[in-house]
Amino acid sequence: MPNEALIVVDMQNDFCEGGTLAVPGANAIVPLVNRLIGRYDNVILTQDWHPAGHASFASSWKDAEPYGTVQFPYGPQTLWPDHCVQGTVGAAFHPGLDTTKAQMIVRKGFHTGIDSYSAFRENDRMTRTGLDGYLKARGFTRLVFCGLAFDYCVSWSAIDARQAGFNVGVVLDATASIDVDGSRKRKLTELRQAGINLSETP
Ligand code: VGL
Ligand code: ZN
Repeated sequence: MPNEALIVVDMQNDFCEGGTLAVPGANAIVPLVNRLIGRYDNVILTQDWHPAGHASFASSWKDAEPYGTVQFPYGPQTLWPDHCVQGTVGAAFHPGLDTTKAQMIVRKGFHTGIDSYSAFRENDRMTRTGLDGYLKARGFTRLVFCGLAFDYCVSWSAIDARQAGFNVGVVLDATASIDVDGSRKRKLTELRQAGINLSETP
């Protein structure tokens, strides 16, 4: 379908088995994601891409632990283990991911003081990545999401896509969740309420 694009979110080594922020079940979705890539004419990848010492890393703060929360100028921010540092193996795509067809790679999280779960708008909710303009310029009206992590970057991106006026779907079995404090279940409800179509790989 010419008006449709698949957006593969953050399929990077640090989110996979052996990575610093490994998402349970991440490796198992690689074949499903590849199968989806095979079915779409238009494929876009996102890549979490933090400078060393990024403010979302617990290691950047005194007396802070990963998965704790601190107050940032833009509101509460979860702290993470160091992950997806620009240019490292951890930030590279999983070697089994079929990246050949990717037409565009959007990097996010490169501002030292701002995290970015969404591929559209950073966590300050103001700084834009430009993806919205790109997708509209390409004429896409429907976006389908898969990848990592369902309860963070996938769901935030899907909700922002919906708000930007796209028809949006998420292929659930081609995602995996970090699941901090029931975040997976909460996000499922939120996506349904936003009118996002939840499906499984065909
Ligand atoms: C992500 C936490 C921190 C994600 C990225 O890709 O879901 N989660 N950075
Ligand atoms: Zn990150």
